[in-house]
Amino acid sequence: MRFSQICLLFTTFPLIYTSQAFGASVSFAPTGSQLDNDLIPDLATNIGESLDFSFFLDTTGLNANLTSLELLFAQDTSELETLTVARTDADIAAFPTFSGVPTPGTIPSAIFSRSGPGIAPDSLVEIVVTTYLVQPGLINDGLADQLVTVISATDANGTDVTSLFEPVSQSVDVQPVPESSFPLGLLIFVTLGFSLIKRKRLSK
Ligand SMILES: [Ca+2]
Ligand SMILES: [Ca+2]
Repeated sequence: MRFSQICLLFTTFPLIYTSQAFGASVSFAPTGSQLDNDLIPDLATNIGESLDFSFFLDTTGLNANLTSLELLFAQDTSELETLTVARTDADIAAFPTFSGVPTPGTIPSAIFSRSGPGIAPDSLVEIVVTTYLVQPGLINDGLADQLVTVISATDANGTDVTSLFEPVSQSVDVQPVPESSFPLGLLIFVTLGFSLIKRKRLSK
């Protein structure tokens, strides 16, 4: 590969990267990863540990400030108890009008509404930070222990932009750290076996 071609690769890669069409979203991190066969992302942890989450609002693809946002938030309190929760300064400045109303759900749920001058298009803003204490009810049941869904979103023109949010929902199943599929006892047995064979061969 010529030097000029390598230079071209380096200069075009950031363009390719930034041109990927991620839509607007409300998301949280850590996202977890897939540790089993059910569809929901998993986050392995232990009872008594604390878990920090950050929630982000991404306004990619919007044409005007996002001025109003309704979020459904659900949390399985038998697995995650809230130690602290706080809106960031950026969130409070963008959406000074804020309310939360409990709503029926299989796990404790609420709808949080925020409105104000809003967030400019193509921005990524951290809106909420939480810390949880992992509870004795920790279980791998394939069900959401934390879920956030965009119920409605409106921009400064009064346009309903809910459909621009993709994905519209995110969830995670916290669960015990999976036990090794290769038991420790068997590992010791196999290791001993190999060393015995090696000794036998050396003694020949
Ligand atoms: Ca899973
Ligand atoms: Ca769980």
